[in-house]
Amino acid sequence: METLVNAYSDMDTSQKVLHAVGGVFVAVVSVVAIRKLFHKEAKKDYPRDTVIHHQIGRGPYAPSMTPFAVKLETYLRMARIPYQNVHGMQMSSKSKLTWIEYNGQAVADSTLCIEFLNKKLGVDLNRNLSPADRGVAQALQVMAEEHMYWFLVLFRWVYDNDKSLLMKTLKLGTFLLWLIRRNIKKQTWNQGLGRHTEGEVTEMFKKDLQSLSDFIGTKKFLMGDEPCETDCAVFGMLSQVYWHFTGTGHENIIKDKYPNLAVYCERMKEMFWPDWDQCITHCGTREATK
Ligand SMILES: N[C@@H](CCC(=O)N[C@@H](CS)C(=O)NCC(=O)O)C(=O)O
Repeated sequence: METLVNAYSDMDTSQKVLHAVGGVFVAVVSVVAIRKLFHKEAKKDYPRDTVIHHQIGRGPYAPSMTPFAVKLETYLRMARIPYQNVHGMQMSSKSKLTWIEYNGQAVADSTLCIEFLNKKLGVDLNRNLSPADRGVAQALQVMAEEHMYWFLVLFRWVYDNDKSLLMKTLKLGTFLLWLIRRNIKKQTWNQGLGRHTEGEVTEMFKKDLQSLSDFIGTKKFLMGDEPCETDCAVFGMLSQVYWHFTGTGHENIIKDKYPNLAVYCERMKEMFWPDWDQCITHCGTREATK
């Protein structure tokens, strides 16, 4: 022991730093390896022919604070596919949430999950749409997920974010918050929307909401009287603006300015989430549904 202590004190500073970094690295690798081992164990217990939906915990006013989890779970309900939620922070192979496992096969990205299940189980929620309508539905989905999503990120994390519901819910420590915000600022800068002023972003955001509002008009669902796959994505995104925008300065924007979108959100909730209240108060798993 004494020899070890002597050897340590003989090292110069750079060697000590190298040792410390090496020690931290080994510790991190060990923790990751152990976690993987346990996750593999857990996988064996998943029931067959049931979608295992990995997502973060339930949200305070809507079933998730992630639009993509609301989207995927709404799809599973719309298509009546048996599923079970696993709430946690286990990321997909693409380092994102939400994702699924089905009979041992993992699929990352909510859209790819839906495509996978459509093929595997012969589901087509867009079967009644004409090719032109499918094109419009696809364009609306991309607007929601690749444009509106970034507004959500900016309002939640970047602009005056201390008051946002996300901050209050997550209760992150100062360092972790700084780290995440730094990463998000980089992401939004690279994506492009993060380069605009808050005022410019707000106007663009309103334009998207106005387009959705004008397009839905008095229709029951996005593409008519029947809900389709794109309703899941658009509802997932709107659910965050309608129920989870507290502290962003735009909490009542849908209710006040786009009342038909509020009616739409309530209709989707009523139709696919009869257990909504239980889903926002419980963070456990939901039994597989037929
Ligand atoms: N295209 C993906 C988007 C998923 C996504 O962006 N998830 C966010 C949470 S809302 C995430 O995991 N972010 C972590 C990160 O970007 O590092 C999908 O449809 O699943």
